[in-house]
Amino acid sequence: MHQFKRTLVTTALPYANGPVHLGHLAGVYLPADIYVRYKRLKGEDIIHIGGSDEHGVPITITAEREGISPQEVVDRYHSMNLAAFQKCAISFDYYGRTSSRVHHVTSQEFFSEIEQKGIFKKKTEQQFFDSKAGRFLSDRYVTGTCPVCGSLEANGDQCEQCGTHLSPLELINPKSKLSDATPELRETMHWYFPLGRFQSALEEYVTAHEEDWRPNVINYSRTWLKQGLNDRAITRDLGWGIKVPLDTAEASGKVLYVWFDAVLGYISFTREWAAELGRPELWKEYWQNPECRLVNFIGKDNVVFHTLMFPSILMAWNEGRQSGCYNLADNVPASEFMNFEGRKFSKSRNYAVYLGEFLEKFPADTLRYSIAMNYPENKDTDFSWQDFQNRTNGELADTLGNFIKRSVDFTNARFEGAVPYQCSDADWNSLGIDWKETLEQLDRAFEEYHFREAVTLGMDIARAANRFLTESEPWKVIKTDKDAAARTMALALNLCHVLSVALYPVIPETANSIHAMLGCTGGIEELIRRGDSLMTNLLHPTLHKDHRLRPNSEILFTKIEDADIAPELKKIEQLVAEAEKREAGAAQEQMEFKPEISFDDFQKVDLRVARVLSAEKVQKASKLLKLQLQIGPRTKQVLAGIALYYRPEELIGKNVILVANLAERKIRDELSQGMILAVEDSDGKLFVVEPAGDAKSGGQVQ
Ligand code: B3M
Ligand code: ZN
Repeated sequence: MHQFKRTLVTTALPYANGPVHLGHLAGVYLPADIYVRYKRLKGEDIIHIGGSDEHGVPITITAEREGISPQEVVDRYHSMNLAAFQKCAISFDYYGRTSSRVHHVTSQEFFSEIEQKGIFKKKTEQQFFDSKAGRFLSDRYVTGTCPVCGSLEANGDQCEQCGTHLSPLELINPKSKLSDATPELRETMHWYFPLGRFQSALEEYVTAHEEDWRPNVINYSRTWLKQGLNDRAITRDLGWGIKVPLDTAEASGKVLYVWFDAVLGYISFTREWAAELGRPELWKEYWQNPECRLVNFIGKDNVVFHTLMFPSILMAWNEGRQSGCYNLADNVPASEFMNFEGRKFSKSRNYAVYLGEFLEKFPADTLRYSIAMNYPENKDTDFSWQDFQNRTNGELADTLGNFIKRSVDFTNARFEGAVPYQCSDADWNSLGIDWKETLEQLDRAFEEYHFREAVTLGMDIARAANRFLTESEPWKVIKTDKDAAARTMALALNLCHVLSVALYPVIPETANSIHAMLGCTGGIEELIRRGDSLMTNLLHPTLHKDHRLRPNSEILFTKIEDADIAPELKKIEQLVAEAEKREAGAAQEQMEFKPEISFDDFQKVDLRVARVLSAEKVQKASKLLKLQLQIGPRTKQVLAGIALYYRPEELIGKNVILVANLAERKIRDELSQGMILAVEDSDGKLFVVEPAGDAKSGGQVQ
């Protein structure tokens, strides 16, 4: 394992075209903050760099929709998001903006370097042009029917409904979002980045991290690598963005593709951070010194941009250089999605709970804790108001808060507010926990990005401590054996201190309150600045005999009443109802039937009951399953796009309905000899149609 001396954490730059919501917090910013705070507790050198992504089509579309300038859009949401993050105690060392001068310069430097090395390709291609608006349309400005799932609202780059990546030319009935006009095709020239040139270097890079990256990060990257990497256009015809730094006619009106500049934002912002510190060269220690570990926290939809695109841009820069080379990420902890009340967050569908608004009603630590406990590390999770209420009341208030308050209050009342006994390491063991092992486990969980596990382990200590106090009954014991009660309380107070440190990464404000109640001065951040290794110190009881507590305690968590969340539940109901109405509307629009056919036409379709003999995944096609079907005495192989909804073994033995006389075709190099019938449920999941009753294999459907 590589020995690092310092760490640079970056978090995906949210587009400054809307407020960040709880899904963003759960997937990216909170886990990063927990990691960073933990490392600070260990006394490590670590910085957290983030900021706003202020370029790209999402911004210009918002500006056009609202009739304001892109600048106004980004100004508004940059400050709104920064304020929400601050309120949530996300402790960025620097939060920049990609509209800054330094960032423009950095991105142009990268373009020029790669251009001068002759790595880019220039290609002229056909692109949609809106002649009413007089503009070329980038992908997102084109909408139309998805060729895969038939959704009427697919974007030119991706269909939100089925997730397929598209090019605008693939859309059926393309329309311009600017004017509703049907766009025409015109020629335009763009710079392309030849990802394929870095194919084997990227394969090596990903393989080197097979063990330490999350399986889905490896899988997404491998899926792309297996398909072979293509040239990607890194310029656009757009009025908003970073100008292509060339003084030629062909460069005029062209800006850098937002993803090319956004990832470089991490570098620009580290430069700005260093400059503000008055040490303008310091950023190099984080980017260009191999002793620094780079960690990019992102959501799963950004994986390939961080495991393939960004590294290859850096490789292009590094090529042929003796010095000034950039480090590649050591880890890219990408999260799955956290849903809310059973539905996906979606800004475009207006289904979201925004961070800033949430924190107007509830304290940051309660949210941070509940979200950490729902951290979507390896699979999508679901967060609900009910869950939030239960965790706040049961875990934070009744377990943690209660334990701290009882310990402090009883010591204040019965032991004159001072630690009444000198604990030794051996006393830890009376808790029935192997202390060293517990701390090691905790350390591993934080270090390996298992944040839900880390916080759970912290809360387990709180539970054990609470139980210990209750079972030791110092309020009774004190009447007959004051020394035993003193020992119990000293241990309890030391456990309070342990909890303030171990839970600091997730509930920093509460941790500081506990610290203050325990009479520790200065606050945890202050101790970190002074260089105390708070984490290592946990091995031994820290509060010595006669250490004085603060004379008054406080209630750490206010319970959430049903009445507090009732309006929120109502709001969710409304949002769901609106979403359903929209979906129903869209469904109705889609209720246009295909052109009429005659009875004879219909008679040509041979539908048969078929039994699934075997099912397996198809390499390189994450959505497809390969089925072997038994139709009476015959067998056929069929590919079905249901891999996202069924595990192969679930299908074996099922009866399905097969279009048995469909012409064979090849999909992804595999033969498909028919089609099976499936229907969509309200969440867009596909279910295979199963004949009711004891249908006989090969039987005709009539
Ligand atoms: N703004 C996309 C997103 O918010 C993009 C991330 C940039 S990270 C460099 O999902
Ligand atoms: Zn689709």
